[in-house]
Amino acid sequence: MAQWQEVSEKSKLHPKPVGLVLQYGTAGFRTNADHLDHVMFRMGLLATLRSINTKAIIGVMVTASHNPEEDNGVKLIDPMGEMLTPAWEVYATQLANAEQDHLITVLKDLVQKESIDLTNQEAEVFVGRDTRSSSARLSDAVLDGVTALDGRSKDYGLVTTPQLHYMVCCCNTRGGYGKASVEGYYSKLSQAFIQLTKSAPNRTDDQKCLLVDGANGIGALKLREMEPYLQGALKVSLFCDGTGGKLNHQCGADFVKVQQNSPKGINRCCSFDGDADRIVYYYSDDHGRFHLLDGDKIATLISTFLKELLTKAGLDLKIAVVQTAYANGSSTRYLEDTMKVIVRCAKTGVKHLHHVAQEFDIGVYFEANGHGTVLFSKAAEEKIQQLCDDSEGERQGAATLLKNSVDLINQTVGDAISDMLLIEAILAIKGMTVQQWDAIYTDLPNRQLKVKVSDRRVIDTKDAERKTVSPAGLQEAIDRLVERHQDGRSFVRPSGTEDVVRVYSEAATQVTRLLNHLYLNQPLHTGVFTFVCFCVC
Ligand code: G16
Repeated sequence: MAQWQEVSEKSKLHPKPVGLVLQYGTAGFRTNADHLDHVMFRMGLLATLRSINTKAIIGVMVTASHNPEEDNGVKLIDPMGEMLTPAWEVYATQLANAEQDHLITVLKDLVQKESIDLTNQEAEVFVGRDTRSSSARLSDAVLDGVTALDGRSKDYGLVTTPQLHYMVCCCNTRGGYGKASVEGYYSKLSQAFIQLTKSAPNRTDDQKCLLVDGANGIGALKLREMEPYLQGALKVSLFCDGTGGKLNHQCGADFVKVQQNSPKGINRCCSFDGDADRIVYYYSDDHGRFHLLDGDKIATLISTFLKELLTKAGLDLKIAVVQTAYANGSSTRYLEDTMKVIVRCAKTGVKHLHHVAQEFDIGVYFEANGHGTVLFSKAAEEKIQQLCDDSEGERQGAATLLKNSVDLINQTVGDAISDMLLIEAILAIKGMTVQQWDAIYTDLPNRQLKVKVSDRRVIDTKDAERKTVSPAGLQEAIDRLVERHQDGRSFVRPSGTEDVVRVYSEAATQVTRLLNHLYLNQPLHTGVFTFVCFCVC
């Protein structure tokens, strides 16, 4: 077929380094940008085939999100704005790793397995990119891949990851989800925010001001663009806005969450990550002590707000919160025991949380790192709309707040801008300060560390990554350490975005000492860290 000839010729312009093997990770491929040209071309091919297969537009976002500037990566977006379905992650890996002279065979195999008819088929792929210096050339490679298979493409250029998810969903629902442009995104969210904050007419100027750390990335650019649409309902002071510093370097949501510290000299504010799909809040108290309000605190605030509105509206909808193993034990306890909401635990990766959240009328999902959103089932949205139309008084007021919240939330994926506006609206409506929000429950002291190992794949996990299966003896060693600490909990797992093993631990206090003679005087996380090094390095 002439098409295969064309693909074969073009692929020579994007050659694969012989022997290079990359894994499809937590959110797509991610590694040093110098090794990704062939992957991008091939993901252009894959997205085109997926588009023919689903008869819908597919998105390809060039970004390495929270990783360092030198890295890059690719996130693939399925028709309703969700992440690529797991079955196709397997094809993505096969394509990315096929040696040059084997590429067409792997492609033909995929076409056959999925019964894709390539004759007279239409395909369309939306492409976006973050602000990394390598992103422009890499997104050109994606576009080349689309063209090689005769697909149509639309290059959205610089956009946040959630904006591209939104665009894909808008087009595939023929405008049902909103207008497929950045202006459409700004208008939809701003209008919903303005409507919501009308319920808090007494907001002071101070309450309308928010410091935002843009991680020196795309989120800063886009938030600046959005500001006029907010008509003064929120006054943003941006720092780490990309005018000076390096992307994600000593700033951004991942830095703040992992280091549990604010970028130098900064008080009460929020941080985005490199592609603006994560957010964390924080402030310093009168004693200069740093307080982090992470994804768990965000999930608690949002689910409390929504649950209260459901009660006021008299709506019987099943609400649940989905977390990962990284969720602080205090948050889970608060949600289950005090809030009485259903809590589920999923594997790391928003793609996993998203699917669990879809099982409920309202699924609030957040990773502790600040990545998350809220999903409303179709039936739930209809009931809310009906109540807005048919009820009056307090019930109608609550239903209207719910409706505006639905409009403000980007349901396709976690979105730092949308989440920030929702949090600001909730704090305003509840008349709550960030300190009062923080006081809802107290986090168990916790630490997250990275261990560099020669092969992170030797660690295998089960039970939503809360237990290790291999290497032999590691889980028993962790259990022995954990049982000596009140409320102790710890796990290790291989990262799917960086070449490291992640170690998490929490306990009732930071100063708990181990009785173990070998690790005497070490806090829990240091002990587990040392054990991982013993077993894996
Ligand atoms: C991605 C995923 C997140 C995940 C994070 C870290 O975030 O979308 O769900 O929590 O990677 O994953 P890991 O621990 O496997 O490295 P982002 O913001 O980097 O795209």
